[in-house]
Amino acid sequence: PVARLPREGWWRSRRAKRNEIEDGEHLRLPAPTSDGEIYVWISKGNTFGRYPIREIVPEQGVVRFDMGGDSRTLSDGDRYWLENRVEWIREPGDWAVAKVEDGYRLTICAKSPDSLADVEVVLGEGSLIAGRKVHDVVIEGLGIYGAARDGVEIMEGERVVVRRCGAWECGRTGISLRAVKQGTVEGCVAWWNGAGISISYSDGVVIRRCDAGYNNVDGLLVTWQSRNVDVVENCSHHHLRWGHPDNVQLYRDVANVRFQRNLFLAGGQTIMMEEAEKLTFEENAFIGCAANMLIFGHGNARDADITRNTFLCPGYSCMSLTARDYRVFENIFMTGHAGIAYSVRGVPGYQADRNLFWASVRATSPRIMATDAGWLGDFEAVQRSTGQDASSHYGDPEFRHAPIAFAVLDSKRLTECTHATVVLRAGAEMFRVGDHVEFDFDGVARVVESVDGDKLTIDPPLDVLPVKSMLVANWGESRSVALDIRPTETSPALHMGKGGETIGAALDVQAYLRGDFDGDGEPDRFPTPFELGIASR
Ligand SMILES: [Ca+2]
Ligand SMILES: [Ca+2]
Repeated sequence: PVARLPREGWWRSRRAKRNEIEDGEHLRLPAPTSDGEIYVWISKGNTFGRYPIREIVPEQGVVRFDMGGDSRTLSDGDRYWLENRVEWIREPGDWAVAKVEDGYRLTICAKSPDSLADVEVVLGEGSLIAGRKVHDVVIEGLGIYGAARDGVEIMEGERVVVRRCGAWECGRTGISLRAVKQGTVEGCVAWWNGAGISISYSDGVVIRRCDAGYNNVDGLLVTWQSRNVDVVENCSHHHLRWGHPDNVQLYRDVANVRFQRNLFLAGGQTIMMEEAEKLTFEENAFIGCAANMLIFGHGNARDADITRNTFLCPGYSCMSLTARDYRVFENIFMTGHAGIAYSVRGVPGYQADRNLFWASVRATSPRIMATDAGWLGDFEAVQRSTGQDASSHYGDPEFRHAPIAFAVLDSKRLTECTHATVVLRAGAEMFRVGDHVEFDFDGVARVVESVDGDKLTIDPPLDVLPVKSMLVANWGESRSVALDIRPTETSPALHMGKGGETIGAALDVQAYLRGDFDGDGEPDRFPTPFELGIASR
């Protein structure tokens, strides 16, 4: 707790007026002092106020403080305590913050030198690091575990930076910025929270080089009238649990959101959007989801540039286009199954070219796209129907190392699954005995022992019974399940760009998973709980 006098309860003033309390009994402190705060119970109106102390004059028994614009009236006898001075620290756990030249210094009384590495806070109802109406703040280098609400919560701020922090097992959100102008969340890790990183009512925010993983619902949220948000070089992965889990969720009137060079791996859906416009997606990798990947949902997510992204292994399709004005250029769409890459039906303002489409080497008669002319499996028919994609192709993108096929468990038949036998929603014909399969992109190769209708038997068995529609990536003969979506030397993606450049997203998935977003071999973020050794897979 914050250091205070008295240690508990209240002192009672003899006289109290604006900016001054007199209390000859208690204010005979050892030495004059300034700084710290006074907390006053203002009996007139039964309210409370906290004000910075200007001076305490022991010989007069007086404390003077600064109520600023607070117009409430103090009365003689009002109760108060003093807090937040280093000399009032008494016991382990007590702390005080003092202004120093270039910032603030936190002084905390530790039980022993060893205990300085960790500070345990009694679990309250709130957030562990909270700021309201703050500006020019940097929160850096903290590992925050188990807040009832948020790990870091900033409400109403300007120029706020949260850098290289880790937040896990927080009840609501790992890191939350609400009503922040010019905010940066950089190099942070948010795992196993309700949601990972949340931006709302904010303008001018950058989320960069963060890792949001295994959160209960969504990984990254940009919501409620947020504007001008850049999401650059992040990894949002393994959002497969409750509600409608998405690697990214946008809703409630957001605009000017740019996603560049992100890895989105294993989600219920990848990016779910509604009431959103002026969106940019450049060089992102969308890998593995149970439903659809890039969802411009509810007829009101519109006006988007979708350029040089790689889509791989969607449960249903790579995009859902429900409104208008989508510009789709130089992307790779590989479904891993015989279903469509996406549907373009009654969509005004759809433009597309120089894209590469592929289903799976195991798909015998795949469909490619649903257009106003129907569900089409012939690529020339797609081109004729949409009048787009003149220089696009249908063919194997030849990734360096990626699944050859993909399916999802049937959520209606989960109760028929055992640890060793699972039921697919569709596409069991894409699996053969001896194939190596990976569940939920967990890094473990399992061997298909038998294929019986829509059931697969696998070895080794699953560790736990499935509770949601698990993702099943088929790696064929390969025992390695390490993703590398960069094109090989013979890939058609290499020269399909407007000036002969490579199309799709060429990011290094393995480096991203290690937190190295710029490829220099050094992690660019806080360590994950696995890397810290405080949790294991
Ligand atoms: Ca969601
Ligand atoms: Ca790096």
